[in-house]
Amino acid sequence: MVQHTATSVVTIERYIIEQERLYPEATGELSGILYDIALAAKMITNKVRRAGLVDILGATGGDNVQGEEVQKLDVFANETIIKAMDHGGRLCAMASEEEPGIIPIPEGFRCGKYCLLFDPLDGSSNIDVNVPVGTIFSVVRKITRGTRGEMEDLLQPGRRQVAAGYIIYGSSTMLVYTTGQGAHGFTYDPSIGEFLLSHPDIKIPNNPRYLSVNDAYEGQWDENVKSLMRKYRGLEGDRRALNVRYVGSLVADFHRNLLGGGVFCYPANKKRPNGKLRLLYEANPLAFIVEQAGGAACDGTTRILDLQPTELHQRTPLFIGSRAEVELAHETLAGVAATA
Ligand code: AHM
Ligand code: MG
Repeated sequence: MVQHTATSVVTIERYIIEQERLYPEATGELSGILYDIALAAKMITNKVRRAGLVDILGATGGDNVQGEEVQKLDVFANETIIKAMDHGGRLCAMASEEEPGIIPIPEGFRCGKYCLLFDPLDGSSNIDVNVPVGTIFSVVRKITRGTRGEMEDLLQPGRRQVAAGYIIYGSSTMLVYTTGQGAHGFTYDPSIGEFLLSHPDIKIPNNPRYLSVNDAYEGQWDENVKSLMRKYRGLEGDRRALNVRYVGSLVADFHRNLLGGGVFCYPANKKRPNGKLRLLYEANPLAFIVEQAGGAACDGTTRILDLQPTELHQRTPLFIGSRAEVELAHETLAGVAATA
């Protein structure tokens, strides 16, 4: 692999090309998908950055001048990604957290050998209060024979992902992705319209600092989940207490813990027996990234990347972050040492 430091100026395009060169058999299709996602991310970041101005500009001749309802940002993000991706000839099907079923490639466009699954704007309820939101994506290879992608292509376990990543629209916009050769982060420079390599080969710290969990659900948790949380807080066992940080925007919570070390938990509870987060759009892509960064992810008993999906919008409990913390979740919830 070509070595870069955070001080060399490397665009995401150049980095993707350099990674592709490591595989002489690569056709460039996967690289094309990543470029198109980066393009969609630039369009979404422009819109997100103006979110707080919509009312002001609408009243003075901006977006809302014809009295049209301002499009919700999650709908905009969904449509932007579909439009950026559906005609490139690289995908055979898509699925989005915002759409009930398969998103086919329109008639007349060539179908490729990959499928894209995405959450266009995760945590979108946070937009109104100026809290970071994100886009999450996952790419799998087509396994059925026909030209068009089918449900079977989309319902593959996470270990079959060939690429995954997220974009965080935070104090700056960052794109983090993996193709199985480490996890790499790029920061968007709006003045030149480029994502620049800022975090090569991210490794999650082994001395975790943060616990991210919504403990308003404590009354709904099983005893073993309560016990796990006491261990993370240093109230049971002999572990050092973690600091609690919870944004309520998965990408933001995950990103902080990836860089600072820690664990994000969304356990099952009595009202949500499968937790809240979606296996295909949220858990799988972030699990691929965290494993590439030396961390782990499980649903309490099973490694996330080994779960067999049965439906597009399937939910899963999620424990994700530094390896030792996720292993503790596995030991406490499944009663055996983790193998993830
Ligand atoms: P959404 O897909 O409706 O945006 O919900 C997902 C969000 C995540 O970003 C976040 O981690 C979680 O919901 C927070 O849920 P809760 O408010 O139950 O803690
Ligand atoms: Mg979501």
